[in-house]
Amino acid sequence: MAFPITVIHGPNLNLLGTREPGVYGAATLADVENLLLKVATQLNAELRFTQSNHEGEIVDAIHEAQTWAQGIVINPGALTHYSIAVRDAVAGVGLPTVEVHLSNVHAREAFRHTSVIAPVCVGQITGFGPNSYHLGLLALVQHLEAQESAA
Ligand code: CA2
Repeated sequence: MAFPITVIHGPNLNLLGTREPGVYGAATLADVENLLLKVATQLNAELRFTQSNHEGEIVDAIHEAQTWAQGIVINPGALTHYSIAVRDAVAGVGLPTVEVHLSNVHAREAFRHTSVIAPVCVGQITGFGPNSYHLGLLALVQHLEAQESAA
């Protein structure tokens, strides 16, 4: 059976492909999701997507995932750098979570070098554009497979 996985996009990611193509590329959020849907079957994953510009809605999406998903791929956007609420939600639901970023946050402004979410994640993938999501999904599925075969 395919692994049910939720993909969560944080604030402003709905603007992808419309502004700042030099930083975030030309792909829209729909392009990113279509790329993921294309690879999901091969990766044995079944995906649902959420995007919100509101911290509380991101927290709700993480809580809701607990009722059906086995893992989370999340690009928390700017919430990455300061949201203890999102961190606590990830830690609280206990689902394996991979943090992804389009840009290389470590090569940008100092305030982007810190993630308060990454310490409660399985890992972080940053800087590969839309491919960060693909790599994040691959890493999550392999993590879930390893967990399953160890059980
Ligand atoms: O690189 C990433 O994926 C980020 O999570 C994107 C966030 C930023 O705050 C993080 O530091 C790194 C910003 C998302 C905003 O996306 C836009 C896209 C197009 C135009 C304007 C904003």
